[in-house]
Amino acid sequence: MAEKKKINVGMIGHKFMGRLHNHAYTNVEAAFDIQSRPVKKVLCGIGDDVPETAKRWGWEEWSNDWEAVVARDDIDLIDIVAPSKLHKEIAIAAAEAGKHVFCEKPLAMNLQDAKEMVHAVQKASVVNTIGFNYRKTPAISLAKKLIDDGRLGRIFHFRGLYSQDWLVDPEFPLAWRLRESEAGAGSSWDLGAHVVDLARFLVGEIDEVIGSQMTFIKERPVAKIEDGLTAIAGDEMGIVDVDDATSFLAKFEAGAMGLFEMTRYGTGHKNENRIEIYGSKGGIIWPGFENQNQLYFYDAEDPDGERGFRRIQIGEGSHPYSSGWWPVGHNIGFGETFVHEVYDLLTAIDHKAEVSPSFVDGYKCQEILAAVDQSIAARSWVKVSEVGNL
Ligand code: SOE
Repeated sequence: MAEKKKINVGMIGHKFMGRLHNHAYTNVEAAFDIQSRPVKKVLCGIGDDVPETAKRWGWEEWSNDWEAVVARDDIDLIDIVAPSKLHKEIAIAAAEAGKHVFCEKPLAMNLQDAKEMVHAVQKASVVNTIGFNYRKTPAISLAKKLIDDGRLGRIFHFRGLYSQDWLVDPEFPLAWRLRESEAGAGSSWDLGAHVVDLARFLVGEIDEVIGSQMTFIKERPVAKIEDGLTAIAGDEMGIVDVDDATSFLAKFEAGAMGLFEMTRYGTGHKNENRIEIYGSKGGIIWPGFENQNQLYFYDAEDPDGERGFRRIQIGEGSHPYSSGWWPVGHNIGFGETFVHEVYDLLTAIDHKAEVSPSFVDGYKCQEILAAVDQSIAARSWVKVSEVGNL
């Protein structure tokens, strides 16, 4: 058998999202039939723990200097899992060096930066994708298929609720996701980016929005040590300058209504990303990521007397991505959605094709979130088309 082509990866970042992307590169070949295999070439990060992490995760080399990694001739793909404020510089440098780019969400710190990133990958003709991993859960892919096949008819409602509760504790420190200078925004971009992407993916483009947001706890201990989603409080206090929770209403171009809520104060929920969609012929409920392997489907065309929401167990049938995993009922988790992202990315590199989602999707998502920010400032509806232009 001919040896597989190799795709050498340089990954910038080695914390929470780094762990997940590492998991994806490690497992993709065992799960799916891929033509080219990823080689975990260089792991790059800041801190004394980079060499040890690189060794433990099985990377060939480590580095503290992302520019040197991007400049290497033997790297084909740059994977950006560093905080949001670093995305633009790394992605543009990578594209200009002719590397394919995988960037975590949100794409950038503002729309102008996001636009420059899109232009850079387009000019360089490199394959580009953004980490909207919830698109890659089999249940969401199945929901997309049902909608595309017309099983819901005309869509009237989209509801997306993303609830986590890690900020209910007032002692939780000001980690980077709570600092505007590094994250750009709070729940609105961190969680909202996923919900808005699912809305666009499943229902289509949004025409206008009106939002509201709050920061419930305005001062927190400054983080002494932080690592991904965990942090240890120091003695000083600092001001929280991002939103704790954001909600907004939307009107879709195709005439549906949207209701969105993102919060880090959804007490009891650790990572619940729930979707409901209702149309003239049926309804869909994704009960949330904590039960990601189920999809509820109501078919209004079922026979009289038999109608009701049916619970579809993912893997019971030929659901997207399920062929890579365990028997039905033996359920996949968070890590597998990242394997699906990498599988789609490697396949696109092999076929010189576009990946869904791309940097353009990252830009469009950010345009909607910027329109929400503007609507909050103006206390009125804002048209998405008046906020950006690509
Ligand atoms: C923290 O809110 C976080 O890790 C997000 O940054 C991710 O995008 C989300 O998938 C899970 O929660």
